[in-house]
Amino acid sequence: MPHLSRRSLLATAALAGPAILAMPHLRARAAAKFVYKYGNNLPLTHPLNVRALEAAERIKTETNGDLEIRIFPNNQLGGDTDMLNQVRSGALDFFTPSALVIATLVPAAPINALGFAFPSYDKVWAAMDGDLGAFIGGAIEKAGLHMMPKVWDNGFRQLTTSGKPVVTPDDLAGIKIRVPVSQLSISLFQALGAAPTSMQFSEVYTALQTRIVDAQENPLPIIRTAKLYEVQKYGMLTNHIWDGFLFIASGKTWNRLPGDMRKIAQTALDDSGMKQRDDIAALNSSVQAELETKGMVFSRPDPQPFRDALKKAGFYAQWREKFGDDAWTRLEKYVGPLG
Ligand code: X2X
Repeated sequence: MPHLSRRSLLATAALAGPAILAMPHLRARAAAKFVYKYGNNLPLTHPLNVRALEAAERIKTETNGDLEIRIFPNNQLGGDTDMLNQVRSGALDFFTPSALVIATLVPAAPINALGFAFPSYDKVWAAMDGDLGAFIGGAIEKAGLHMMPKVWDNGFRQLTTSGKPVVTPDDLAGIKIRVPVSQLSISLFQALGAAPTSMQFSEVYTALQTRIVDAQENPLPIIRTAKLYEVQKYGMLTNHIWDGFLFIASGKTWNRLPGDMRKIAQTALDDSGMKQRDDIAALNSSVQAELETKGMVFSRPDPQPFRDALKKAGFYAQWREKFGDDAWTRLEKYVGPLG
């Protein structure tokens, strides 16, 4: 019984009657000083949830049970837009939005998600653990939220369709594609000639199944864990956006935690985040084969015509202006000149 002194235990027992002494789970539950909620949009089997659960257990142990983090996966608390509102108000304590999604609140956040910017993971992590990540974290703090220093991996986004494969941008003409609630994603697919619609992830499976949209784009581990292979046939390895999950705490409730507790929580979340990156890397090398056994057909389009189409449509010029020189220069520092 690490959380209750003998004296307070006896006092509690006197109030509640002797039964409480025989019910250790009740004593344990009463012990957590802070019970915080973490919500996200992915199934429990995704590494995001597996590693968050690992971190929550460690945090509970290292705070002697004082901080308990309860996980609400799979849009149980509503879609991304709802969770974003909740984390702003303090009704939700932790949330892992993609930078694409948090952009409605922090417009500079999705600088990492610019179309065809990152060529490989080594550049991604150098940037996100370096000047680019620091820039994003700073913008998020200004919005009254706290970002854990280590960004978790969503992955390189890949295109999937139900009707026909996409080889060049011409094949995208008029295709109804679901994208996240993100101006950047809409702009990217419009510039490529497609007909994008924003939709929360909670609605994607049904929208594909009922053919409200023909296509979507997500990293392969999500296509597997959210079973999108059941409603999509063709997978195109476009790597068009690198996307991460920002581990965000509500500024209001984060600052209510004692400093030592915040340190324990941040360290555990960052450590589990590093392992989550490895999990995604492992999945990246195995999931395609698994999805093929489930009937998907993959191809790898040449990215150059897509980049050229974006340039021609003025996509890079437009977003350079929106993001501003500071953000743009920090990105180019890692990926080289863009657009
Ligand atoms: O909504 C999506 O596509 C997802 C799950 O990748 C994000 O959170 C942006």
